Amino acid sequence: MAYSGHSHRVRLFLSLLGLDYESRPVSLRDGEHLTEDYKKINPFGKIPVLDDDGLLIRESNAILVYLALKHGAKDWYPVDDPARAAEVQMWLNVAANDVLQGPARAWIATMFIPDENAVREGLEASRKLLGIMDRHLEGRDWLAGNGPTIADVANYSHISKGPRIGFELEDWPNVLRWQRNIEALPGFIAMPTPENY
Ligand SMILES: N[C@@H](CCC(=O)N[C@@H](CS)C(=O)NCC(=O)O)C(=O)O
Repeated sequence: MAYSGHSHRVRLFLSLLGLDYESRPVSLRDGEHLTEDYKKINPFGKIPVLDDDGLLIRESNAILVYLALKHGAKDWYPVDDPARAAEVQMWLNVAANDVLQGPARAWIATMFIPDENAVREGLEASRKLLGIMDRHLEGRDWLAGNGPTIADVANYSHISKGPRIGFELEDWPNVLRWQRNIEALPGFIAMPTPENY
């Protein structure tokens, strides 16, 4: 689903790694993710899922880990350095929890399932998250260590939708700089915004 931030983080990483893939759309609007056929692919009824020659991997962050390890992209997931690997993991958890409660919640409630309370709470959680990220990124270009990792990829997609959901990164200049660093990477692809949904 083109407008899913969880799916975009996977497509973004595939593109950064220069890997070929076939994208299979799943219509959330038509409830395709809730069908028995789809639940054989992901019993949790969520997208995205990676199918690598029959090996099914669900959970976007697990897909990022898999792709980095499978394709020898150790800079992107530095498993040989325990401290840095843990730092990447910490930020993957932020992407799975705080980004979900913040910008992802506000994005869904603004664009797809209108819900004013969810927008308000999602924006409140986004501001808290962005404040923490901004302090962390003071004097740093990337979330974990001196180069880009899957932690940056996982956190990027929903945060990039700020202007559509009610925040501008001008208030968090270090996060804005970090976002531009990601957008300057070779192979970067933006997350699309629906015109009419
Ligand atoms: N933890 C999952 C979350 C995936 C997720 O929430 N996907 C949304 C679309 S962005 C979804 O499938 N929503 C359908 C639903 O919850 O019914 C991951 O990282 O892949």
